[in-house]
Amino acid sequence: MSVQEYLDKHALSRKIEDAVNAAVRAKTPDPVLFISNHMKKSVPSMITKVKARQILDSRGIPTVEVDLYTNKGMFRASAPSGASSGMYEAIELRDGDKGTYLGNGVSRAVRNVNEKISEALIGMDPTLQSQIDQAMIDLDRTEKKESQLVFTRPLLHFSNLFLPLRESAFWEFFFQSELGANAILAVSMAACKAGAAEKEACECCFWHLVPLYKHIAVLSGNTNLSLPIPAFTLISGGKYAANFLPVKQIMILPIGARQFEEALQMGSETYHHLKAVISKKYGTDGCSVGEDGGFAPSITSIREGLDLVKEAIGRTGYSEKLKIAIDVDATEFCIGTKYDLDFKSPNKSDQNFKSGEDMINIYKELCSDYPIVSIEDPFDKEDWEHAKHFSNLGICQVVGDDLLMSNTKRIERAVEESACNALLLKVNQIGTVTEAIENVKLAKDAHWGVVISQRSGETEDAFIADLCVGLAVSQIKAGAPCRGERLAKYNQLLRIEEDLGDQAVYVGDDWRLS
Ligand code: 2PG
Ligand code: MG
Repeated sequence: MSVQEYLDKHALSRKIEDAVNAAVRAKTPDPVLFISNHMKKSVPSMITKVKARQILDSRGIPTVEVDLYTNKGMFRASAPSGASSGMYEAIELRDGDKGTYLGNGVSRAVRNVNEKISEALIGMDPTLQSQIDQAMIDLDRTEKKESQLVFTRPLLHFSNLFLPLRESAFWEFFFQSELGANAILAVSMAACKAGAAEKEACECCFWHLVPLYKHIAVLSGNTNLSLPIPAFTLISGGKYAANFLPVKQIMILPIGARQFEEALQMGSETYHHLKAVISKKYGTDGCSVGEDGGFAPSITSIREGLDLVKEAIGRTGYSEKLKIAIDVDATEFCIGTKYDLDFKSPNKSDQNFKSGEDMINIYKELCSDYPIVSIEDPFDKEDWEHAKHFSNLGICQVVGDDLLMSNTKRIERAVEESACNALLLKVNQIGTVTEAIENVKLAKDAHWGVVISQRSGETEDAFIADLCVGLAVSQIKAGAPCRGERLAKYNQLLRIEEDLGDQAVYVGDDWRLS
């Protein structure tokens, strides 16, 4: 092919002329940089490659990381993974080979990205998030990544009879997504980052890009960006820690801060005051931390934990500005219709089992004795009656985590029955960015609060920080102000606040309105 034929084939003369004309019109001081950027912009928006690998999450358990390539570059995202999982959430795909990573490997999910998903997405425009997500959902073939029946093993193993059903290996045999929610989510988030990068804010340079949170705002049709209040975990219990504290997390909400930066400072200072308080009472052993960075002293009751937090808050001088939230995670200690607050204690006796009504009374007393403004999962995930009753008392924000499992049908039911008044959204439970946006809209339409949440198994991916701002969700729960995978989210919110400058709005007192 001659030079002329090559130029004609690619319409190069016209494209170069357009770029030069644009540079002249802009009177740019650096025409070469301008022209190269201009040329780059005319390259089609297209996914060129999707490559996954297995990495480890913050608990040292494998998870899926994806590198998604477009003509603009490479965009990386990774899927978090939780301790609580249930039959209504999108199911992550694990290898199940007990000889490798104790069965937790994700090589099948990685292969699904590298083969099936990659083949389906190459050539697609990364700005078309909903089409990308739909392509994966269609490919998955299971209803919303919900479980698919697979009869590869005996239905019930004798030993499973003694486990709570949701923990039983029984479910593993039955509920498997075709591609794996871990595979789909990582690709969905990477595509979202790639989509943002397609939207250059100005022609003059590479670094004026549309940030991820703004791209998410556009995808969701949201025009009011805001910085969420962080729910910092201070004390860990329940499944997260080896102490006898039944509830999973005692958190603080810096609702009186003026900016996110100040909120983070308040959280960090309180955390370190608490360390000193615990250290004095329980020795330095008491300062070991749970899954999401909260301290895990050897305490047995909620009040003991709340007293420690109250004392730490008292030392900060922020008493009026900090409120308390708890994640009870009551499904964990519900036995039939009763609640066993001593479930972790070696000397437990069923004498101490509480009824749903007893639990309501306990919560009422706690809310009047401590500045508690939010309670997550106060009852078992199937105890809709007590959830409704408690929520209707209007004592505090009632957050549905296990109750809802980020599942659209359960959110709709909870809205109809007023079983809670805030959604805890875990992106990997719903499975794609598009569905996460839809579920947040559902909750907002019901005038609920929305908390976008970490998982216990986190990665250094800060996607949920941008998601909160882009969707103007008023609360983020990302663990303690400690540990890299938790701080990845909080530090990203600092950057976003700086980026927004005068436009930055920290929700503060309006934290319940999402
Ligand atoms: C919760 C979450 C996050 P997990 O219960 O709110 O903290 O826990 O990811 O372990 O399910
Ligand atoms: Mg929870």
